[in-house]
Formats: sequence, structure tokens, C-alpha cells
Amino acid sequence: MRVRAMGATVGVSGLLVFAGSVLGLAGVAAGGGDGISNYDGYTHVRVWPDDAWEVGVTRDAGARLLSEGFAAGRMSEWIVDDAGLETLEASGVTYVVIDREIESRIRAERERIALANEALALGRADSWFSDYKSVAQIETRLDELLAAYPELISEEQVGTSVDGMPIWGYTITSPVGGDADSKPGLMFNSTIHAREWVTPMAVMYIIENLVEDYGTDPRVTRVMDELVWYIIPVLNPDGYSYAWTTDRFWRKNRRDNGNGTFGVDLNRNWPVGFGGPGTSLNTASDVYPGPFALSEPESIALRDWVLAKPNVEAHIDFHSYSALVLWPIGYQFENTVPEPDLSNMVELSFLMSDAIFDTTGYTYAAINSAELYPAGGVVQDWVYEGAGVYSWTFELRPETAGQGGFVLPAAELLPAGQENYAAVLALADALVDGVRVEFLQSVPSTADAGSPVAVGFTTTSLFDVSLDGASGAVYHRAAGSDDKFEVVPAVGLGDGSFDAEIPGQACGTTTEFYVEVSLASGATVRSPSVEGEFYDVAFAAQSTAVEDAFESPSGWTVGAPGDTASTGVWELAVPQATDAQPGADTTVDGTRCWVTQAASGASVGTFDIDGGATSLLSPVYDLSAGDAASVRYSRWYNNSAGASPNEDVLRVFVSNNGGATWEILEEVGPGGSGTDGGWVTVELSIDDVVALTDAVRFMFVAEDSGGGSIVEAALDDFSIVTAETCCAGDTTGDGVVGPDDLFELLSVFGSSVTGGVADGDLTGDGAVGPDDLFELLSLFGVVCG
Ligand code: 0X9
Ligand code: ZN
Repeated sequence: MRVRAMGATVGVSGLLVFAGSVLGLAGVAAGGGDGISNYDGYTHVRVWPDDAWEVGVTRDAGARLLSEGFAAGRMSEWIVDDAGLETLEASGVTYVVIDREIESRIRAERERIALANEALALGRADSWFSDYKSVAQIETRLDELLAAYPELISEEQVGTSVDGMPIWGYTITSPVGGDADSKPGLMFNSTIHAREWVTPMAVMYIIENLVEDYGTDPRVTRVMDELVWYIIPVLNPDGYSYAWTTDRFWRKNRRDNGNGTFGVDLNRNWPVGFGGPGTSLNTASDVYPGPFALSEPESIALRDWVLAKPNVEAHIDFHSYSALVLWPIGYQFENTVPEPDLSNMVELSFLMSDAIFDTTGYTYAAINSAELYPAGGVVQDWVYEGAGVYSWTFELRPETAGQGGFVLPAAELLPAGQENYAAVLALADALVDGVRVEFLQSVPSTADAGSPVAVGFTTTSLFDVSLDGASGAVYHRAAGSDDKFEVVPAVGLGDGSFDAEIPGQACGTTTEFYVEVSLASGATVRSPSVEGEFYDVAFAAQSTAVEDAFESPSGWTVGAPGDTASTGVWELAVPQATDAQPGADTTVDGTRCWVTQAASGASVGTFDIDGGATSLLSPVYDLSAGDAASVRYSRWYNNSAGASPNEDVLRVFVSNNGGATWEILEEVGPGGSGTDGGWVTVELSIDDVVALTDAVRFMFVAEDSGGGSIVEAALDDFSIVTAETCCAGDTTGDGVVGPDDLFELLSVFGSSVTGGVADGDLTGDGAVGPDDLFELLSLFGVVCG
């Protein structure tokens, strides 16, 4: 027997799901064609059959395939009985045991759910989402919501299952903005697969929060006024019930196939690519697509609802597990989706995956469905190709079998709901706006008094919206005032980008602003998207306290207690490119930067970080004069090359006592943006983390905490800007705007000055004139803190 280290050669992020083009190979269940009511004596194994013979052995040993297919050279996951385990052992097929305690885990889950139900009945449960819910409980909860929010949610029966259970669809929208079916629509379904129990929970979280947040949360109010949401929480009620009562790992519906086997895979039963890769003609298989496309009433229910709602523009089919956002198509490798649909769906996939990450920190990789594995007859492909609606398959938490697989720990149900609610809100915002407005550089919260602030932005189409002939503008006024907005037209750069700035303001004032893009269609898109919300910029006297391009030594040092890295130690040098390391610094006309060993070496793994941590420390800076300070630097971080990607982090610390104690300033990784190389410039507030003193210091710690990872980091163009806030209009600096300031201003009236407010130049335009007088009079009597 050859047993590999767990996780050694798993392909895409340790996926549960996999299938090659293995028509006819998948899932001949040794356990027969119906459910397994007791998993005593069964073992969950991960198998790597090397050749066709081993594929056959695996197939004969397996009682339940947890992945959707299998082939030589690829990993698949199975539940096998004792005889099957012996077969694997005797045959020499490579496998590892994941779990011998399946039945006790199932029993523990049942007991826990029973306790949670008691707590719920007694009113003692933390929330409805503290544990899984049966079909009946889901329907009861929906009935409560129907009764509590009759204006916002309605129900219709969209079909009837094989065994005669009703399939319910819910329409959720506000009475504002016209008839439901006249608004652009989003449609979601979940629980096509019976064992994917987190999916109805996440969808219930979405429904509940949409109706509860309506009228209080402006963002939700907008997407309820402007859109309609159509949701089927349980598309496969027979299978889901069966998974609760009998077989926890049942996947299909409960069609009697007439030969002692049961079930059709509802996610193989669709007309696009029907019977193609990742399906099996064996009726016992978990990926049996049925006798013909749309043979199942559950499929027909969803199809008819999609066709009945031509206003629907986006659809998500919720599955678990693997933590993925999948864009179409998935029935073949060649992606035939035309532009602009492909770019739009890819953009939206990343938008949703980012929203998830920003909510809970969980990484859902956004990839093409076929890249996961090609599978014919999947819902998503029909919704996109057959109905012309943008469509995604979501695979919810967890990422791996080891994290629970289909049996996600109950404590993760609530975060799973929250992160997917964030994803669909991001999708909804995009559907309302049609385009995304993004700033070209991050908008600073503090800017230098009197200097204009660049607020250039780009527009990207997300749904099929034309950007031809679009124009843009910036609207600004004193924060919190009722003043009319002043409009500054943005200058179109031709590629969807706009140059724009807000004029510099007097020290001590805060400006609020938004940008707006007017499309040729007459529609307008605003950022921030919610009416009544603004970006704020506070004007203060800024000065650059530190500016270091790292072209020569400047007092930075390497090494801290606990550093054990044997290679890849920080050094100031010209970096040599590898697959994980930059080939150049970021300084204009510069060459050097701090980098975790500059040499490229024989291969990518020769001089990356190995053996632990390496720390880079700044000199001590005196920032005590500032009221606020921000640090800006360009960093490079790559932990995604190599056999164990996304396992390590880069930590940046700040101290205000010379390094005696440290606070975390930012953490990059283990997954998410900025972990795949590329220089990233960040600007972070220092005073948000530590009080400003005369002993402020920074530390950059990169490490390789386990084996097998490639980790590289680099740092360049480090600067610190401090800001002194001022009391607008207080030219004399006594904390009050009064007669003394008026005399002071009048005494220099008409002259050019350089001292800003202190010289009477309240508006920061370099001269004292009527504008300053006017400003001062408007501030007269203000007392500053
Ligand atoms: O295979 C499926 O039906 C989905 N995975 S699951 O584990 N929930 O069963 C994924 C379907 C995504 N589409 C393609 N891979 N083509
Ligand atoms: Zn599924």
C-alpha cells in the first residue's frame, strides 16, 4: 500500500468535487442503488487510482462516491465499507483514510440538531441559524415571514416533486418602483443536492435579511425597491427529506428508476450538454442524468419559473462544498461564452468573491465551472445558454473534506449566511447600476489644505450596459452642510476612465463628495451608490515626515527575536525575478528595494523564505507633532507558487515605544488579494492603530511556517505623511474664531501670504481676500476642541 501524505497532490484547492471525462465510469455503488441508513463500518477515503485497472478496483470498492466522477491519475473521495477498504488495501491503490467515524459523526449531528430544536422551542436558541433545519422547519419559518412581511414577500407553488411534495418559490421585493415582474430580477435556487445542508440555510439568511433590513438599511432598501428577488430555497424536497431521515449523503432526487435503484442527479438533468462528461448511464450512480433532459418534475419547476420571469438577469444555483464561485460554461473546456458576457460574468464573480472575503475573511475562489471539472446537463449552463441569463454555481463552505465537507460545523452556518448575503447584495448593486465606478487611486481621508485632491475613477460595465457617450462629474460641499453641491465636470480619458479632482479647501474643513456617471441612456450611476452617503476628506496641514526609496541604507535593520529563516532573509538589494519574486523595484530611476533574498537561484524555491520567519525593522521616527499620520509603501508578497499555496502570511506591525510592544497594522494572506505577487501600494492610518509618539517604528515579518511553500516578500518606496489639524478661521490660534481673527485678517487684506490660516488665508489660495473674509464670517463664534 502506498499512502500519500494527506493533501499532497490534490488539484484545485483540495476540492471535494472532481470528474474527468469519464462517461460510464462514475459511481457504480457497491452498496446498491438506494440509500445507506447506517454508516457503521464505513470509512471515508480519498483515492488516487493510477490506471484503468485501479479505477476499476476503486469503483468496485466504493459504496458512495462523494465526488462526481473519477478517473486514472485524479483524486476522488468515497465512502467504503470494510470489504471495500480491504479491496483497496489488497490492490495497492493509493488512498488515505479521512474518517472512520462517519456514523458516529452523523449521530452526533442528529443529537445536536435535536438539542438545538429544543432550545429553539424554548426560545433559548441564539438564532434560527444556530443549527440545520428540516424542510418542515424551513416552511414554517417562511410562513412566519409571509405573515410578518406581507408587503415584501409572497409565495407560489412552482412545482411538485416526484414524491408529491410542493416546491415553493418566493418573490421578494418592495411595493415601491412598480410591479414585481417589471423590475430587473435575480433568481436563486438551492438544495438541488440533498446532502448540501448549508445551502438552504444560507438562502434563508438572505431572504430573512432582505425583508428585515428593508426600510432601515438604505442599501437593502434600494435593491428591494429597484429589483425583484425570486428564490426557491429547496428545489429537491424529496432528496433533502431523505437525507434527513435516512441517508445523510444522499445527493439526487428520489425518482424510482424501476430497477431497484433510485434518484436522478438534478444537476445533470438539463438540456445543455446532456449526458456529456461527468455523467453516468448507470442508474445507481450519483451523476445519473435521467433518461432524457428535463425528465424530472423538479427540473421542470425551475425551468418554468425561469421562463415565466423574462425580467430575470442573474441566477445563482447554491451548492456545497469547496468554497467556489463558478462562472459558465461547464459542459466542455472550450469556453464559448461570447463577449461582453464572459468578461461581465468574470468581473461579477470576483466582485462576489471579494464581498465574501470582506465579510468573513473566507476565501471563495472564482473560477470557470469547467475548470473545476466539465459536467454535462448542469442547471447553470442551461440558465445561461438556454435562457440567456447570467448564471453562477456557488459552492459554499467549507473548502475541504477535513473541515467537515457536507457536514459543516453548525457554528459556521451564520457566517456562511452572512458572507453569501454580502455576495448577493454585491450582485444586486451591480444589477441596479449596470456599471461599476472605481477610484483610480484610493481616496484619502485626509488631504493637504489648499491642494486639490485627485478623485479620478474608472467605469466598467458589469451587465450589458453601453459606456459610449458617458460623462462624469464630482459633486462636493462642506461636510454635513445643507449647501448646494458644487459640480466639477470630470474629464473623460476615452477608455471608461475619468480624471477629476475636488478643489483644495481651507485647513480644518471637511468636504463631502460623490461622483456620478451619466450614461447615454439617461441613467446615472453614483458612487457611493446609496443616495445620501458621501466620501469625506478632511483638509489639514500635511507634511512629509519620512520618504525612503531604499536606494541606500537608511537605518533599517534585519532580525528580531524568533527569526529562524535559513534562506530568504530580508536584504537591501536589486531583486532578481523568479516566478514568485519581482525583477525590479518600484522607484522611478531606482533599482534597489528590501527583498527576502534578492538572488533568483536555480529554481523558484532556492532562495525563497524557508525555515521560519524573517523580520525587517524601521528606524525610530518622531511623529509626536502630528495629529494624524499615515504610512504609505509598496509591498510585494507571493505565497501562491509551489505545492502548498496560501498557507503563510505577511504581517506588518507598528510600535509607538521604539519596538518594546507591537500592534498589527496589516496582515496579507494566507489567501485573497495581494498574495500572488505584483507590487501593491497601500496607505494606512497609523493613528488608528497607535497614538503618535516620538518613538514610532515599523516591522515587516514574512515567514514560511510549514514546509513546501514558496514565500517571497519585498518592500519599497516607504513614506510617512503627518497631518496637523487646524481650527478653521482661527488665525490667532487661541481656539476660538472671534474678533481677534477678524482684525488679523483685515490687517493683511489684499496681500499674498504663505502661512495659510495663520496668515488669514482661510481658503488656502495663497492670498487674503473677500473669500477669506466671507469664510471667516461664516465661522464666526466657532470654538475648536
Ligand atoms: O457537480 C456538481 O453538480 C456541482 N458540484 S457538487 O459537489 N455540489 O455536486 C458543480 C457543478 C458545476 N459545474 C461544472 N463543474 N460544470
Ligand atoms: Zn451540489
